[in-house]
Amino acid sequence: MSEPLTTGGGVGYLRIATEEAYAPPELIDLFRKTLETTGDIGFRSLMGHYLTSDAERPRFVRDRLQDAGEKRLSEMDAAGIDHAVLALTSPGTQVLGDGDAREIAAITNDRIAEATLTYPARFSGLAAVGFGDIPAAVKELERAVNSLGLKGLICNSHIKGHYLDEPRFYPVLEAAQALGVPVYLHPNTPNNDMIKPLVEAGLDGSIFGFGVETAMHLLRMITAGVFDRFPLLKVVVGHLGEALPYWLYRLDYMHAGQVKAKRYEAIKPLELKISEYFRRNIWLTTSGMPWAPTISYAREVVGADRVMYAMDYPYEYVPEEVRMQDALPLTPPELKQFYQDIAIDVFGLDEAVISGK
Ligand code: 1DF
Ligand code: MN
Repeated sequence: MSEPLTTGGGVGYLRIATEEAYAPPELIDLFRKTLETTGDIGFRSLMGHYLTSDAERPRFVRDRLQDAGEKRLSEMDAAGIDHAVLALTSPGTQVLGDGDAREIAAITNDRIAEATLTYPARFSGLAAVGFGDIPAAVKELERAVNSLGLKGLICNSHIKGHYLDEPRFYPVLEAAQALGVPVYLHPNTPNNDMIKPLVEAGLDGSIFGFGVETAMHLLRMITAGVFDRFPLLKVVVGHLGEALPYWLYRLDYMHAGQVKAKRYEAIKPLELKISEYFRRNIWLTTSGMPWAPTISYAREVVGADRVMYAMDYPYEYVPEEVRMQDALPLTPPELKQFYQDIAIDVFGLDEAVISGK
């Protein structure tokens, strides 16, 4: 029998989980209505499962998603999680009509803020916005950060088939940069134009399709020059970078070749190599990827100061995975950096509040 996992920092660090999903009941209701009408294949696959299946895991997920209080806290306690950074579950506002999206974003931000005020040592949160109305999105992000104390922006990948590298979204990125808060680029199912062969094979979701979609989204942002335009923009990406760290050499090599050959209008010279943006603008979390070889590799190629812990509750609630990460081949200061210090730094958390001191 192994010892229970404990909170409180007795192990030498606080465990801060940085990709933790929440949904207000109002969104669950809207998702159910959306399922009746939407043509979004990925949404039907994903939320069709989570909202209608009687199997144990989807029932657990839909119950726990809606809790930002005692139930979630007791499960955090049992897994040794001191603090959770909450964010609106995928696909969040991004399948809704503009009016509903704005409303759900505001409700979500208010509820998450309430949880952070009730349990300041246990919860922080990211802001949701409706991406259909950009001036309103900027205002809501500013309200969430400046008035509600939220710590970043959640973007659940594609926005009805659109991506953050498109200039219409620049004001949102500009606001995040100006506020000094990161954008968490979280997965969604691939958009309708790329999902077909994935969904027919049962590979559209978190098993693989999420990563295909989200890696492409981040790569589009880099190659479009988003980080040249917004050099201080911080992007956090889960699942250890959605496989992109494995590609860095090839991306640098092929990108340089394509620039030189002027093969595509969309591929332009960039100020840095693709791999260099990973070491300047991008942070990774270990959501769903608690495996030592991959974590060591990511630390080696993007930097030990850029790889931090995430659980992905309630989609992934496996206390054993905390033990796996406690057992990483790291020194005590490195473990503290991984579980605690990077998250405090990137999200601008208040260490005194989190440690309850
Ligand atoms: C799943 C995984 C669903 C993750 C998620 O949100 C999610 C899943 C709808 O397993 O279906 O955030 N995840 O990040 O790995
Ligand atoms: Mn997730």
